[in-house]
Parts: sequence; C-alpha cells; structure tokens
Amino acid sequence: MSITDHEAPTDRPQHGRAAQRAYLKVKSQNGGMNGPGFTPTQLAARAAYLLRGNDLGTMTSAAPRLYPHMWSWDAAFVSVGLAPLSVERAVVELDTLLSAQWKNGMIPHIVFANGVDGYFPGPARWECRRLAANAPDGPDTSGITQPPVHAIAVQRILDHSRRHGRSTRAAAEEFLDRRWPDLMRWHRWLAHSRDPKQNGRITIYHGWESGMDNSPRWDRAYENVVPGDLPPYQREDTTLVNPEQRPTDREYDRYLWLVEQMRRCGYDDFQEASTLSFAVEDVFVTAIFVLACEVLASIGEDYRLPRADVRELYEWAAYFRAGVIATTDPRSGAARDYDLRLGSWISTDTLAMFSPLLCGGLPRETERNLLRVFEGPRYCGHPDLRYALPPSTSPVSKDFRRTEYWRGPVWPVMSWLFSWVFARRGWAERSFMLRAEGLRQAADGSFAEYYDPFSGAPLGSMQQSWTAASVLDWLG
Ligand code: 9WN
Repeated sequence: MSITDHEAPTDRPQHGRAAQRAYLKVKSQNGGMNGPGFTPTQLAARAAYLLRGNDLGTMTSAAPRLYPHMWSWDAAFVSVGLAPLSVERAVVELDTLLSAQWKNGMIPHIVFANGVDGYFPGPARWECRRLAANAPDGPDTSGITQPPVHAIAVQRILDHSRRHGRSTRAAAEEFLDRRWPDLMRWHRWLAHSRDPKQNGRITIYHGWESGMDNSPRWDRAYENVVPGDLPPYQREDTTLVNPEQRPTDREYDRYLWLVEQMRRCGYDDFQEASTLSFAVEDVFVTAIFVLACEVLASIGEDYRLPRADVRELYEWAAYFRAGVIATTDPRSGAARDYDLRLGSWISTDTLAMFSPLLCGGLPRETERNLLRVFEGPRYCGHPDLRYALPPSTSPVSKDFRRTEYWRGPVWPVMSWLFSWVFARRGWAERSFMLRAEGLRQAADGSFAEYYDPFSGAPLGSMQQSWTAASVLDWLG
C-alpha cells in the first residue's frame, strides 16, 4: 500500500461523539480496517516478523535504521508486544535494559548495542563511562533518562505468563523477584533525585527525557538554552528521514549543548539540578510515574513482595498525583508543565494537558470536561482527522505542524498508552475506540513511528518496534 492510498479521500469522522461512535461501529464491524489493508491476522504476523527482524539478540532496536540501539521507554513498550509472543523473550528485553541501570538507580534513555554505529549522539559523544561516577560498568549508555513506563511492561509479562504452563510462570516470577529491588531503586531515584523542589513533580533536564523531544511544550524553555562553545557534530537522522519530519538544526544545537553541560558536571544529579540551563517539571512524565507506582504496588501486593516497598509506592503515587493535580485548570482539568528556570507555567495544547487522565485525581465533573476535550473537535473529534486518534499537538493550536515530529503527528504508541490506561480506569468503550482506530491506522502495515493526522500518511521511521508492539497488544 502506498502513501497515495492514505491520501485518498475517505469517510471521515463527523463532528460530535454520537456520529463518531456510529462511524466507529461501522468500521469495527469491518474488523477495524478501512478499505484495502492487512487483515488482523496478517497484521499480527507482520508485527511479529518485524520485531524478530529488529531483534539484535538480547535487545530490540527501536527501529532498524534510524534508531539501531535500545531506548528505555521503547524497550518497555517492546516488551509489551513481545509478551504475547514469548514471555521469556520479553523478560530478556527488560533484563538487558535493567543491566544498564546506573548506580544511582537511573535507567538510561539509550543502551548502545555493541559495535553498532549509525546514531548520533553515540557513546563517543556522551562518554558516560569516563565522565560519570554513576554510569554502569557494563554497556555504554546515554547520560539521561526517559519516561518510567516499565511497570506496565512487567504487568503485561505477568498477565501473559499466567496463560502459560508452570515453567513460563516461573520464569516471569523469578524475573520479578530478581529485578524487584532494581525497579524500586529506579522509582526511588525518580522520587528523590528528580523532585528537587519537592513539588511532587518529576523534573527533566533535557527535552529528550520527556520522550517528546521537540514538542511545543519545550519551546520557551529552549529559548533559554544558549549554545556556547559546542564541539562540532554531524547529524545522522536527517540523512535517513525527511529532515522536514525531524527537529531542526537549531533545535539540535540546543540538544547538544545540554549534553555538553551535563558532561561538564559529570552527569551528577545534584549539579545538574543547579547548573543546567533547561529544567522543567514534566507533568506527563509525572502522571506516568504515578501510574507506574500504582501498577508496581499492586504487583507487589499480588506477589507478596516487601510490604514496606508497596507502602512506599502508594505514598509516591499519592504525593506525585497531588503534584499533577496542582497544575490543572479548575474547570477544564487541563494540566501544565512548569519551567523551573523561567519560574513560569507552560500551558500548551498538547498531549500533556491530558496527564490527569493517566493518573486520575481530578474531581468527577472536571475529569468529564477533560474527556470531552480529548474526544471533541480539538483532539480526536477534529473534523479533518483521518483517524479518531489523539494528535501530539492539537490541530487547532497555532503550534500545530502536521508532519513535524512531536508538533502534530499521531504517535501510535501514545494511542496505545491512552487505550491501555482507559481500559484500566474502567472506560472500556473509550479504550475500544482508540484500539479500533489505532488498528485502522496500522492496517497499511508500515508500522511507522508517527502519522500525518489528516492524510494518515506514515512518517518518520518505518518498522518502528513500539508501533508493532502496540499492534500486537491490541490484537492479543
Ligand atoms: C532521541 C526512539 C526514540 C523515542 C523518543 C523519540 C525519538 C530520539 C531521537 O526516538 O527520540 O531520544 O533521536 O529523535 O522522540 O520518544 O524514544 O524511538
């Protein structure tokens, strides 16, 4: 199927929820597919084949060409997709990631595959092993972190293991026992080292740590990052993907300058908090952290892990949830980030505004209002959308760019995250709608990193592992 197939005029969702639901019903009766495309069985087979192709042995590359290494939150989502195929292989994925955990508890955002080049900035630019006292002795890693979605992967591994015989269940439980202390160290590091102002919100020191690198959320904060004496560098990404779908060179200078600042302070938690020119309380990462603490706590209860740990996890969940709710607008429930350097709130029409839907805590009426925005014409119900899925930035925002990375495109893995959380929160129909639409979008079989919200054209990297993983879980 070619890009032109995506751009063909289509029966778009009508305005309004009722019309949209009727529309989705028709689509879902068609197996969730829209016109020509792969059937669910074919799609699942292709997704599994893709993950096998991206398998480097003990890690899965985030994407074959653009991202030939392991990324932290990608690895968690990849494990979600591997779990229905092989619980044991999913365990290996998380084991590899956790083997690269830093001595302070941080899970690094990239674990570099041995001897693989082709991504900038690579190990030579980060130089963590030489510069950071906390870097692990084993694999090369980057010196920053990414959103803490890993508890969700652990949950899915355990869920799938229960459908198998004794040896698979034992493998999953052995993994849980062995890695529980590491998962606790990871959450403790976030709770203690990444809340320097004790506002109940996780602070990030680089846009890459949000996972939403060039989201308009960070535009003002990056104005404050003034590159100094930056060692020369050559981007690889723009030789592999249409540069118009990637961050600009101006943005990259700032990304690299922050890496330079981190190198100069030896990637030290304490020094980063006081010296880096970018420091933002990320409300979306915080909401994910709340969710992850709750997921981990309930796993801890189910599997009789130390009660003191479970208690601590619930305490963090409550404390950071309050931190998220404190950022919200009392009527709409929309959440905001906070720029610690500029001392100002960051209100954007981006996915971040829906953070409270991930972690709960809003008054009922306010939550309903926020759901209305999510499903209404500013987001999933926008009349020009090809699929009723949340774009990374609202199409009505002045910052919206339909093909530019985190400035507008739909990211399948984000649709998956919301659908998983909605199911968990008891919103089965909403979850089902996202799943049905996510599968329609994926039916082209490109497994793209992100999609043009209006035409449905695949963008960025193709054969992206976490897109395949989302599809596998949806079809599971
Ligand atoms: C920088 C791997 C990663 C994702 C991020 C996404 C993108 C990297 C890049 O790719 O970021 O970390 O080079 O653009 O923004 O969320 O984890 O898929």
